[in-house]
Amino acid sequence: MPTALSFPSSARLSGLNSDSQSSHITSSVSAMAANTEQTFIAIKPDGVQRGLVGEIIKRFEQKGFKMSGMKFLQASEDMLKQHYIDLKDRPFYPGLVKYMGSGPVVAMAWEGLNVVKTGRVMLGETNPADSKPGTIRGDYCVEVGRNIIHGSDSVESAKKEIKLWFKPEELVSYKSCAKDWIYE
Ligand code: D4T
Repeated sequence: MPTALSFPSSARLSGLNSDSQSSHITSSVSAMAANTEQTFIAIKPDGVQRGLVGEIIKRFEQKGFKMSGMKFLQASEDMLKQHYIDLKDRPFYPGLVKYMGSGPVVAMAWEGLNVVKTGRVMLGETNPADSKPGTIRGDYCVEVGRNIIHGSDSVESAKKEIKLWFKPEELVSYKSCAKDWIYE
């Protein structure tokens, strides 16, 4: 949760009148809420085995997103079936569940303004062949069935996925010291 609302220093210094001060506060409050959007990112077993964990985390950190949870685990079949439940009727579903359970994954929650949408852009297309260079899949993988990383496709899915992969106490709420250099 955000810490107590502090009055924006720019408004304080510029001597804005009370109306503009209150609209500044209102927009700061809504911006703060937007900045706390979260997405679920998982480095899949192939990403872990290929030594791409550090590179992927680095991209999210350097972009300016804030990590709010991370764990390293080998997921159970039940959990993976649940995670991919919407794809249960697709022919690749059994193979997908098997591959995702074939080794450890790094499960993460990342936070920031539009992090769900921007995270998907950073990942690239589901099929690496359609992913542009500069995206994670565009740079580091070749086949759709070994596309190294997962990212939530909507805010709703992100909420569900974070709840599935993390207990509430495994998510950490804190203020990044870089926040005021990343957001206006
Ligand atoms: P994930 O969920 O891994 O981020 O992938 P996407 O959200 O980008 O895409 P998806 O849900 O359609 O696919 C989930 C997962 O299944 C694998 N897959 C997908 C596959 O093995 N064969 C296929 O034909 C497709 C479409 C890759 C990602």
